[in-house]
Amino acid sequence: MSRVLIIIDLQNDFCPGGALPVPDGDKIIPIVNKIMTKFDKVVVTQDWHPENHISFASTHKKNVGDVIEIDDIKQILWPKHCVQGSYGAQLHKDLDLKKVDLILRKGTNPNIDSYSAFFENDKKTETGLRYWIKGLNLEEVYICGLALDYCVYYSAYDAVKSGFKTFVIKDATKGVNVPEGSIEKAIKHMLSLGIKIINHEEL
Ligand code: VGL
Ligand code: ZN
Repeated sequence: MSRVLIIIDLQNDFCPGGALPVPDGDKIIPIVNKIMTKFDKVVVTQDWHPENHISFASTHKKNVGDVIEIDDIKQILWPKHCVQGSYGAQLHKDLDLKKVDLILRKGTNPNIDSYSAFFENDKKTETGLRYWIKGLNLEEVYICGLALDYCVYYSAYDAVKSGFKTFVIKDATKGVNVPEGSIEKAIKHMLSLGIKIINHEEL
């Protein structure tokens, strides 16, 4: 079985001190660096938004945490984060990039958010990652990174729906838990879809 590791959004803005910090988000980096050798291919994703992105509360002059609906897609409004070219959008300096095969940027369309590494939030527009994985005959998809209840969860959902055997490496992820309870809800849903939740020692 050939396997790919997808490291989601380990960027400054999602780490403590950043614009949309995931509590202890940076603590997973040593584990992520350690496990990379166990995979045939390694992908890193980068949330990469234009200045006026639809997911920013500032774009709508609304409050962070407000939920709006655009074209039937629910959108939580976030603080401005991961703006293209900014320090916050850079990958965390401690993430070891030597074994990384592909860096994939997502969320570049100002009018649509993209939590998943596979599809934008319309569930239709591809990032191309599905074809890359299929084209290389990789069969098992392992996901880690930030945030467990958003980009990791949406990516795992799309991976399993795309027919890949899908694993989430729980001790190599952290969640935001906004709104309260969203981590538990995401884990329950992933388990119900047949996604395996493992710890890195099981690799
Ligand atoms: C993410 C919220 C907004 C994530 C990205 O990487 O989980 N969350 N943009
Ligand atoms: Zn984002």
